[in-house]
Amino acid sequence: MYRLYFSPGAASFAVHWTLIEIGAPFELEHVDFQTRAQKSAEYLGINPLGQVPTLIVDGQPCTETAALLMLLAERHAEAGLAPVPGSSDRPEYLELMVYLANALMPAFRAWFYPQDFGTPERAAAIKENARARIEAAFDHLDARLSDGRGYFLGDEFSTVDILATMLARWSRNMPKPAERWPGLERYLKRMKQRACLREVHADEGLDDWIDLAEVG
Ligand SMILES: N[C@@H](CCC(=O)N[C@@H](CS)C(=O)NCC(=O)O)C(=O)O
Repeated sequence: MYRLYFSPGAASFAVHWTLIEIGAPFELEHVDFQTRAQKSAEYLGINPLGQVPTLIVDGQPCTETAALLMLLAERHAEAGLAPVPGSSDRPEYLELMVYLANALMPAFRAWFYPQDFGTPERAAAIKENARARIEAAFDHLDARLSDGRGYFLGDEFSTVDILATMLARWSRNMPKPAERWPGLERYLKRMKQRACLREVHADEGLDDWIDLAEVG
């Protein structure tokens, strides 16, 4: 039984979604950002960075969203959420997972938490820089989809799609959300119909990106 420390719509969303895709038993522990529970002594004992997600795996706290997705794909290979080591899709899989974690996620962190990156007077400049980095990453991701492929790796759904879709969701209130890129728009329209994505939205009480009442 896994235990996921989560906050609705936060980076834990991707881990929650992955757990549903693989059908593994798990329990959820809400970390209340309103009361800054992520910085409580109790939570810092589990995750010294004071962030979500934390996933308890065999009694051990594990962190870092992309690493958790890859770990779950490895532990539940039968779910087919990652190309197997040595396969022809594996290099592109690793490249995209690291790209999303390395280039896009930190830019979102700067967009949402500019105070962690400089003084309050610099917040606007930090956000502008983050926005440019996010939009450049969307250019790159859109180009990867330009051949009309259904998923980032072609015909096979993988944790790349989970991470990329969560990050695209985070742009929904930005000046240029991911849906403004034609390849991403087409891709996301399809992803939004995926049953497990809709289940995470329902479980986390989220209703501001997909219409749960709408049937695809
Ligand atoms: N590098 C971490 C970043 C996680 C992260 O930024 N989590 C945010 C929510 S999306 C968080 O916990 N924010 C609360 C805080 O920093 O106080 C990962 O990939 O899991």
